[in-house]
Amino acid sequence: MLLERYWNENLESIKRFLEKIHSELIGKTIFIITHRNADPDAIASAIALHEILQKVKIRSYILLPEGMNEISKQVMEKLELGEKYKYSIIDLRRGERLLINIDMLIIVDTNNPEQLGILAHYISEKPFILVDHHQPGKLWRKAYLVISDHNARSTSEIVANIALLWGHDLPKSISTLLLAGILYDTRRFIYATKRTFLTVYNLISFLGADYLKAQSILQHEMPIPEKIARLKAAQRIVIKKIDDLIIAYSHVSAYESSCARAILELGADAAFIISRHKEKIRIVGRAKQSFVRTTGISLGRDLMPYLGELLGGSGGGHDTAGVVEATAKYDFKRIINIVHKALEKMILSSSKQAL
Ligand SMILES: [Mn+2]
Repeated sequence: MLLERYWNENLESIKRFLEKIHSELIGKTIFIITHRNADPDAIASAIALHEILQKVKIRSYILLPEGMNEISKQVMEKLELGEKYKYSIIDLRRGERLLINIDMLIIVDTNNPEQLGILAHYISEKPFILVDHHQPGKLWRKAYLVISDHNARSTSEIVANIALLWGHDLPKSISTLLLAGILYDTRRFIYATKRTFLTVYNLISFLGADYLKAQSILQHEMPIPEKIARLKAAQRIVIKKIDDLIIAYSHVSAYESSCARAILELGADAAFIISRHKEKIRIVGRAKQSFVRTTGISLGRDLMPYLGELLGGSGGGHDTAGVVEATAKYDFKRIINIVHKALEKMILSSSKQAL
């Protein structure tokens, strides 16, 4: 059968896991835990396992060492799961009291105890089952049972296959959540393998996952002030050219890096957004990879520190992203001129070097 062929490597450990939840783990209490700042892959894996355990009458709680990240919160809200798991997802304060009576842990989407934050020291004495898709880490050796496959592109992919092999229904929202976990970790299938697609096919066909819904709940929703800042930045663009390079300048008072990214998407090779914050000015720069390649100029290493000095402050960053904070009291027009002259000079001298 399709599933069995897929799961050759992990089939045995999944079967053992399913055996255990139908025998020795019945009546026990289990904590499902995951890494700090739980992402949708971690949350989906934890909740789907929690659902499976509930169905076989094993009491379980999901303990998040330091909560979940923003996108996970959005996903939970959009699937209307927040309310449903209000009592099942707990924080460390409540977890600490419950921990004494815990018989077993399931650690998901984590290969090293460091990723568990302060939780790591609480759980060092407890037996645990590891469900993970990272390279084998420190947790491997100590695990009571390992269901791991570093060829799987997400833990949700592994958990989906546990659910499929288990053979019972999952609520549609949970199957969709697993699919969202897969989409998130594969960056919407950029890193997918044949196995990912097979799992997704099974998840949709047999467990009722909703693909369009899974896509839409991951969509980042931009706050209205950010949209307005981007549009204002676009409205105020000053376009300049150095040879074939298009350099764009603008000014806004918030969301500078979002605005700079938006302007690169509009077509600029590099964008600089200037903002004033009380006595300080800030210049946020973004450049395309091709800009760094052709000019040999790194914003963080070359341009921004130089501008920082020039404007009475400091600057730094990475090749394609940098920032300057300074005290110069010039107006925007003057700052734009200073930045552009500096950039021109640098490009000229670095292309001379290249010759
Ligand atoms: Mn993951």
